[in-house]
Amino acid sequence: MTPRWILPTVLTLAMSVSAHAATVQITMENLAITPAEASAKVGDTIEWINKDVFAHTATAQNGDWDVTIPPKKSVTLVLKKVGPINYYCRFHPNMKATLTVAP
Ligand SMILES: [Cu+2]
Repeated sequence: MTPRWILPTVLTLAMSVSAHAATVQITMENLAITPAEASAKVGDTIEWINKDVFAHTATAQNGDWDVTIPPKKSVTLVLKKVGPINYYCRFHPNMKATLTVAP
């Protein structure tokens, strides 16, 4: 017979993991990234929302990720690494932002 404590323990662990994950929305509009400085945690999802009529990229300077966001679309990425990441748009190098990822 399964001990009674197993199921509640598993449920509590699953809930505590999902409770920590959040989605951080970052907007790209009029050739600007807002907010330019965002912070998140490992496991969080970043959602870049492109409101412009042309494509942008979120390209990490350290090469960790390179995401293309088509016009009027949004793209998500789950953060896996700790650290400050500077990123920019390959098509419009003046579009720059920083993402700080905490453990
Ligand atoms: Cu761009």
